[in-house]
Amino acid sequence: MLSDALQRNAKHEARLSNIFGCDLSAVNESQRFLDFARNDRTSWPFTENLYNLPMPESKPLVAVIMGSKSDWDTMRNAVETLDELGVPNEARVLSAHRTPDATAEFARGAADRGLRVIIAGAGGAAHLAGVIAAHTWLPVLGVPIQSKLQGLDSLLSTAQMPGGIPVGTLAIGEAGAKNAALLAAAILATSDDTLRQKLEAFRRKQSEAVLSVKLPR
Ligand code: RP5
Repeated sequence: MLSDALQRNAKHEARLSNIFGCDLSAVNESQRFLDFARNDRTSWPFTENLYNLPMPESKPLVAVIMGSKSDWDTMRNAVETLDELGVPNEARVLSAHRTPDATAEFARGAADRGLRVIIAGAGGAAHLAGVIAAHTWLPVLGVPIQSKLQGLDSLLSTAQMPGGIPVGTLAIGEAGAKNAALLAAAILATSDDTLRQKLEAFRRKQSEAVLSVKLPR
């Protein structure tokens, strides 16, 4: 991922050097660029000008799909966690029952577009994760949305896939959305050392927060 970003930046510099007829390679401040290439957008320190146009966004590796806009309050936890870990992602609404053709088309094209994990959240008996999984070999992680039946309907329709087409199902609601993102990151981290280190740091920080808790007594 990092070497792709470095290659893209080298091409970008070469293009600008051609346009301006001078060597712009010295313009990069390597550490700050490396931070940016690792997707830490907050570290991007430059004022945008012709010499340091930011690179195009990295291609999404994880898609966060939800059955309705009403699922966003839950599914935003997945997106925010992926952003925190610097995992390039995309998020959109697709419904297994209201937009069945668009959902199938998305799932069929997902792997070829470079996606590596799909997170799908839906409520009721909508079965979105299973429908997506039926159209792609990519790992699909399902998030049952809290519903009129406290999410039990969503949980069963997501988790109880008959043998042959798996959906990795997480907990109901916000915890499930957050964990789906962490699990997606862990899948990607099996072949990405930088991401593995970020995940380890995330867990260290979490442990420290628990150990430093002071009870109100
Ligand atoms: C499912 O139906 C969605 O995932 C959502 O959780 C549920 C209700 O959708 P809305 O009626 O709020 O759009 O497809």
